[in-house]
Amino acid sequence: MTQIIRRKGFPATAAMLLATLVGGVLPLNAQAADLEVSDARMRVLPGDTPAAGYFRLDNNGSRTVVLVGAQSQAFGRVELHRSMSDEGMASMEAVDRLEVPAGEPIEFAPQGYHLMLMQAVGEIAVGDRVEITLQFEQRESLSVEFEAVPPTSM
Ligand SMILES: [Cu+2]
Repeated sequence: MTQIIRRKGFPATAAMLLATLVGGVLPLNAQAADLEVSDARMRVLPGDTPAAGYFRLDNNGSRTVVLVGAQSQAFGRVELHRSMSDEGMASMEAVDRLEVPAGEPIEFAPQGYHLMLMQAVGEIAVGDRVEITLQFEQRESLSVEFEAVPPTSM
C-alpha cells in the first residue's frame, strides 16, 4: 500500500516541480516585468526649447540594471542628463550610463536626472501622451508613455 501511494504521489510532485521550473523560466519573455516606471511626465516649453522628461524607475529584480539611453519618434534627439548646482551656478551634463541597483529606485526629477528631449518633431501640447523608449544595457528596451505637463509643474 505504501508503495502505491508513493508511486501515485510521485507524478504529482514531478508536475509541481515542472510547474515551478516553467514558472521560473517564463518571465524571461517579459524581461521588463521587474522594471517599473511610474509618474512619467515631460515638461514642455514653448518654441525650440528642449522638453525635460521625468519619471521614477523601480528595479524590482535581483540585479542591477543599467540605463544607457532613450529615444522617441517624437524627438530628433534624446539624452540622459543630470542637473547640478555648483556655487549657485546651475549646469547640466550628459550621462552615458546610469546604474539602478535592485531595490533602489531612481528618481528623474527637476534639479537632478532628466531626459533632455530635443528637436521635437511636432508641437506637443499639455495633456498629450508621448511614447519614449528607455534603453538598457544587455536587456530589452522599455516603452513608456509620458504625459506632457506645464513648465511650472514639478
Ligand atoms: Cu538637460
